[in-house]
Amino acid sequence: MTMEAAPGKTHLDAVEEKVRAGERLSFEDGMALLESRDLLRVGAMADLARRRIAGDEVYFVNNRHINHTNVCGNRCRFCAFSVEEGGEGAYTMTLDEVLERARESLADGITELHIVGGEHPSLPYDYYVEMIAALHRLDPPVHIQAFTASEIAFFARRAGKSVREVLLELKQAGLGSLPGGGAEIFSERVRGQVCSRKISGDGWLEVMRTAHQVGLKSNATMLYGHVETPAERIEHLLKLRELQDETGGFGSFIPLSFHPANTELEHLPGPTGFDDLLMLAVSRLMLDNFRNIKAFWIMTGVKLAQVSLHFGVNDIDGTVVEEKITHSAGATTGEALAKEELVRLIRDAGRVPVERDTLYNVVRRYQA
Ligand code: V47
Repeated sequence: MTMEAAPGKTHLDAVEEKVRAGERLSFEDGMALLESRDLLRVGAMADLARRRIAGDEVYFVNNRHINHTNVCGNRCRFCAFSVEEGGEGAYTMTLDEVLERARESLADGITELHIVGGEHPSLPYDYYVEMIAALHRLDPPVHIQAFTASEIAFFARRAGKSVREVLLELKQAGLGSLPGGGAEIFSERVRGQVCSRKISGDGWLEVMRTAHQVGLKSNATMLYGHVETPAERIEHLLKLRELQDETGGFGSFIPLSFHPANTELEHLPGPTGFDDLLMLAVSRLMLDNFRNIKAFWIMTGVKLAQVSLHFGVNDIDGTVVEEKITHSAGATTGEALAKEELVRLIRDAGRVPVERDTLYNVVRRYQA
């Protein structure tokens, strides 16, 4: 596909034709979409793509997030959550504390535990394996989605094992899938500026490739609205699309809207509501092999997450219960959303609410 549009046609006209025909979009198409200010038009294209791939059912998950430690050696500049070992406000949960939080939420019928934390320089590898094994013994059983690709690579380095070995050991202990965090923006230019100590973009993709090969599904994310360019966002999406073509192992994609407060990038304004909706819509259009595009209401706000259901989104995460990463960076949302409220938001947007489990099996389908 060339960038040239036929006489009298804009590039966006050509993109719209491709979307209607169900054709794959190119890098240049992605740029035309992301640079367009015609949000409603891009949103309508994303809505068409969403209907075609995912229908009118909108998923939510009854889950609980647990952030077991905020101690992290990476000290990414976009992160307000991480603290140096021994620093003010540093915490690390004991395994009993992690279990206590999980048990609290089992009574509410959660089906998923979402666990991510800092890359703690001195916690032993066994802490993580024992955590997963102990959570796996809970009754009733709950799906454990834990540790970003970046954390997995860190465990491997610390334990002197390969990524594959670590993934297999954690899987054996009861790990069900990996969350999508730690991807940030794959561009090495950006990583050099904002998270130079973190795993590389290619390293992140390689951990996910290995996870998918050993039978662990995962999510994918992109942290946007800081120092990246529009082209770097599209390149990020294309790398994910390529890996998804290869493995089919991604369950969903979640664009994460940067929150600047209390970070080293506090001087930046952060994305606008327009940018949030456009990014969700463009993600839906570029990631034609991802069934699920997810809005994380903690970051977009509840109201925008609901509106995003008309901009390509078919999944809202989730009941959550406790969230520290975005709240350290100034999020003004609550930390929990009741199941009934998620159902109401989805219905009110004219969609069919479906409670799902982590692997997108239906737990309960509600009346429209
Ligand atoms: O990896 C860090 C991002 C991620 C900030 O897989 C920030 O279903 C915004 O990955 N402003 C953790 N974002 C959260 C995450 C996630 C959330 C919901 C669902 C899933 C899923 C994954 O949050 C980090 C980083 O990319 N992050 N700091 C910040 N200031």
